[in-house]
Amino acid sequence: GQLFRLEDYRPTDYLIPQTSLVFDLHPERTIVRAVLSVERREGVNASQPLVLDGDELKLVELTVNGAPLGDNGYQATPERLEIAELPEEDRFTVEITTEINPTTNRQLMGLYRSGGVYCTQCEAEGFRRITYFLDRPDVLSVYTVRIEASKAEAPVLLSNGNPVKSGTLDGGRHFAVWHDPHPKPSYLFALVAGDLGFISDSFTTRSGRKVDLNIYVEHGKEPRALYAMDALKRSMTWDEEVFGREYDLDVFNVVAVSDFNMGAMENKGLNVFNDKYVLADAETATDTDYAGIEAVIAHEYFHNWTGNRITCRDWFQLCLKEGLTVFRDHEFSADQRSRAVKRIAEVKTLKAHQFPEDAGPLAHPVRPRQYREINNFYTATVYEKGSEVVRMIRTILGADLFRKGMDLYFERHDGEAATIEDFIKAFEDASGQELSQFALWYEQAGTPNLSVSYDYDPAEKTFTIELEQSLKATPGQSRKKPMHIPIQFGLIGSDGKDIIPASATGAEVTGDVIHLRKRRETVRFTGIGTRPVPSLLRGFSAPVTMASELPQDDLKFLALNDSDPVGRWQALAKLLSGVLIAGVKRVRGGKPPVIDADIIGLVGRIAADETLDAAFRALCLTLPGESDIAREIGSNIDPDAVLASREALIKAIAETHVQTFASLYDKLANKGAFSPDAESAGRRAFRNSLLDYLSVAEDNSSRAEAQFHAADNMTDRAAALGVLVHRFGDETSARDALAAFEKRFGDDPLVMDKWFIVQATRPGAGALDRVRALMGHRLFSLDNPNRTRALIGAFATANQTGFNRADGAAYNFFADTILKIDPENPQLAARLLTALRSWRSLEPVRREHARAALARIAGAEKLSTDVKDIVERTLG
Ligand code: BAL
Ligand code: ZN
Repeated sequence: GQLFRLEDYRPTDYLIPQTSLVFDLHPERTIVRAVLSVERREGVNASQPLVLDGDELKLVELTVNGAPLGDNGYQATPERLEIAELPEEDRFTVEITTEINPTTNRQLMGLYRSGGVYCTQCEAEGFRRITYFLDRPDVLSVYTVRIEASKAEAPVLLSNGNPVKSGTLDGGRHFAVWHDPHPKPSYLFALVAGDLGFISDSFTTRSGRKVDLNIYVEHGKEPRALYAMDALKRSMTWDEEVFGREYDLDVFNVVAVSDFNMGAMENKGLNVFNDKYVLADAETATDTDYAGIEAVIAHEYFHNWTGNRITCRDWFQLCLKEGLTVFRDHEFSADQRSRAVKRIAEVKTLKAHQFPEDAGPLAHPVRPRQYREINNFYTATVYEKGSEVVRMIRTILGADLFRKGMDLYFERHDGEAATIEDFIKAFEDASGQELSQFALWYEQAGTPNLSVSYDYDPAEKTFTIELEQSLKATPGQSRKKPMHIPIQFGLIGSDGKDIIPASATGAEVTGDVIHLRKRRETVRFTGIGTRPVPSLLRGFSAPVTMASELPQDDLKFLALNDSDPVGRWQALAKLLSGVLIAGVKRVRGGKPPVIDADIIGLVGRIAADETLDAAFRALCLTLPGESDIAREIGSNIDPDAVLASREALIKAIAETHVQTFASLYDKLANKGAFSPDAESAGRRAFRNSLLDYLSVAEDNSSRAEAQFHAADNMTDRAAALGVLVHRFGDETSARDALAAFEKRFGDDPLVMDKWFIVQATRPGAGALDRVRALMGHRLFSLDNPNRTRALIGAFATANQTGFNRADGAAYNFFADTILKIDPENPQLAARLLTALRSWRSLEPVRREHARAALARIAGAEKLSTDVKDIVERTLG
């Protein structure tokens, strides 16, 4: 594949201020007529050809200013249309007719059919699969779209913007015309046509615009869209209140489809969603599903300003819209739920997905400088680390200047395709602060590490913190510069209260933030009467790892006393990781793990502390996962030893606290009707983590079995099923529960994904055979991304012992599966393949098996550019 580089950016010679599209929809033979009003940029010679992008296109007809061209006037291939014979005048019309086949489009890019519904996905480069175009984000156009289709097949006809007119045609067909007054890049184009049910509501913006809201779903699923509608209205209100952003069209439509590569897509006025992020009710969705729906509905809605009104100049700037919009949806969820719990969940996600990416062969800057396949850069780094970078800007500037900077950004760049430089400049100008060193966060890949040491001088009453930052080499970046790292902190006295220092010298301190800018810096606080316990990186103020020489007793103190719940959780996680890592060593030496009774006691104290949120207690009871432990160990990983160490700690905690946990479990039983609110969800999460411990301590499945059969909601049912299958998988109780689940939900593939996942993630070498067998299940299909992610994706990413079988059999199976998916859906195949990105940190035998499987993929004939790019970078 071609290498695209940021420094090669240059604007187009031509612009397309207006685009009119007519779709004559037929399942296998859809005709698209595009009328483009083209403008030559000033200074560009008329001899410059107009070169348009295509992908698997069939050109039917082409005219310029209404006249056909001579044979030498243009050149058309499925990938490119070059028009050389152009008028002298600077404005002209190009009319292009193409033919496409939505039914055979299994890439799910461009126009395709999902469950009989026509839908589109154009980001990043899908529009060129519909018609020839300047398919890049800096070419903004006003679209008018006419859709014609069979009335029986597609009674609902939708596109971006506002509806203009609709009517009946001959032959059982009908049409609708949509107009979107806001100029937009082609990646935001959307069309949906099909036989869909819907729910409607409305929202009046604060300036009085009444907006019709509709969510379209499969017939019969309408009630399951009510929560998404509620989340949409809350998002609209929140963006007005917190960012001052109002909606700008008369309608906002959301459509749920069942075949979708991404979570959802922010097309202007017509968001298309993976049905997983729309459909929910107590019966079928877990609390995690509800939270996911709330977050994704908000995320796509927030893109209307951060992404659509202000879009990206080029795909290198993807984080400009994604990192920022993730930050916005995080803040939204924090305001709707518990801020601390939400923040801890974000940190867990970042560490689980982004840290390993940053530490491995696929590491890249938040704003990459080069790519071969842009689809492979919709990554945790661009999204999650991109969000952390925006969060740090707010931490550095404070909430007021941050808002001022955002306002300036909107004011300056509305209607434009902008860059990261534009974004940073808005904050610099609004605050008067210089952010050039800070901007390295966009340029340098890898997770910085902080080494911290402390010194208390009782005679001088000073407390000194020495900080050192380091950043390892990443692909293409061997030498790194020191970054500006904002470290939120507190100094805690023995009474648990924060001590306010008299003064600070050394590194700059503003409020509760230490600004580390050099490689090594010291901060000395004066007026500190007794030795404090420092809490660093409160709120997880920077996406870094920290090696602190804090003694165990101080960590225990922090776990119980830090006024920042994120700090408490971080201290506890550190203690637990220490125990788990020591356990892994002992297991590998053939000895049983030794577990510090103090830490077991600590977990019990937190669990029993009624002053704490149930959701927070649930997070504290959830031990670092197997991949977290592996990540912290870093090299020579034996996943079986990791599992053994973790299981030993679970058992020790469970056996010590069985009585407390049992009484809490009983006390937390559901009362009244199901509600998905954060507090109820927290209670369920806590109770379900207790269930797992209790099942271990009691060493039988009856508690989980009872919960499974009595559950009145999916959260409790799925949690009980997880305990049954993972802990008692060979017993009748587990088999019965799986059968009962299948009987009840067997006609609902989205719900059955949970059934696939729970089996794919059952630990141990036996998982591979079960996954193989499940591929033959009548509901399973490699054509459907959700099914594939549920079975193959969950197996590869969330079953450390099953996937990393010592004999390498699962890697081989995985390679075969990737090669099967690739010709149909390269984007999905490439994404799944990233599961092998940490192969170098495995112990030598597994490492060699994984390498061989990767090499086999790399050597296959006819790889997509997507998979080729990932496999080559992964092998390094
Ligand atoms: N733009 C792709 C889907 C999303 O991030 O919203
Ligand atoms: Zn997004």
